[in-house]
Amino acid sequence: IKADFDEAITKVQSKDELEQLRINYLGKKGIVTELLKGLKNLDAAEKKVAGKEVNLVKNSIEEALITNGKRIEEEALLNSIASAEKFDYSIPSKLNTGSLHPITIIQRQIEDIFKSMGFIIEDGLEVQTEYNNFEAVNIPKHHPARDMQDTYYLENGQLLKTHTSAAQNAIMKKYGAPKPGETLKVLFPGRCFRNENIDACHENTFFQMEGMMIGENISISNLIYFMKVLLSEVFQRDVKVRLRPGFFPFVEPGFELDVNCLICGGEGCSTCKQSGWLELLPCGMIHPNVLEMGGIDSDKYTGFAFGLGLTRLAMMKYEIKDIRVFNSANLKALKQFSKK
Ligand code: FA5
Repeated sequence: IKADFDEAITKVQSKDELEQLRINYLGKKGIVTELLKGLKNLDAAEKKVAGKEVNLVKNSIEEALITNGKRIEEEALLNSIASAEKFDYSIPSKLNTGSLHPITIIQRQIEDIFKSMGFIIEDGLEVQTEYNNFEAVNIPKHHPARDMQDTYYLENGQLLKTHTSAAQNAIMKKYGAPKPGETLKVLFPGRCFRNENIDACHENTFFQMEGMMIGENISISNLIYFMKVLLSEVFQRDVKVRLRPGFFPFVEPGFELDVNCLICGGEGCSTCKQSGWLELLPCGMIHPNVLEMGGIDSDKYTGFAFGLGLTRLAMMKYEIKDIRVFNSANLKALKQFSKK
């Protein structure tokens, strides 16, 4: 009897089957119950021996019913978890939701400002030819200005773009000179790479945002107007800036527009290398050679360009003291700006 029972119980898969097995053996008319009932027909000596045997079987069946009951419950639980994981997408998630990177937030904000002023947004390639990155912006081979931007060259002779200006030539060729009375206004953000010594305000990977406006009568006053709008819209408060002459082969005249360091209020700190100022927005009037290489008649057209240090702007806007936070995986630091 015990051997039959042991075989049967290994096949049991559900609570109902287990209950049926219990009834078959221990129920009112169960096999073991009938045996117990039959004991009364035996004489005293036989009853003693057989009674002991039957009770042992009965106890071991009861024990097996309990342990198998637990096994079946556990299996049912595991199955329900597994099937929920596979199929039930409606169970609310306890995972944290993502957030926008502070650079993305500020990039989109500036794109919106410039779009509202009629600018087109373009995307530049990260891997560029030497021609686009240097020659086309008036930095010929062996020109000392190439040393200003320590470049990562690829094995195939191309390079990782060192500045967003690398897209100027392709954009001029794509749109051509504007129609009479119109202007070409383009904004092109992008990631740049330089083999820099890294410190609180220099990374080897950082973002710039370049802007360009070309037309028949574009002058420095247009340039200054757009720079002022940009800064007042982004900071929503007065920030001290200074304009000084700056040299870039692709502009003439060229300027450096520095912003008073908002981390220390201009007092001097490690972010601004104790100077109180941060180089943020170099700009100038597009050099005639650059217009010509882009297929635009430099006798007829003029234009301005600026190369905003987007990562540095985000530092000032969100008062982030160290540029390395942006490329870190420190989500606690990076997530907090989403709601600002
Ligand atoms: C340029 O890259 C020029 N192409 C900008 C330009 C465009 C000038 C159009 C005139 C007309 P510069 O190397 O200074 O210039 O870089 C521009 C800005 O990018 C800097 O002011 C700074 O804010 C930011 N920048 C430069 N190097 C780094 C770096 N390693 N880490 C973080 N930001 C940087």
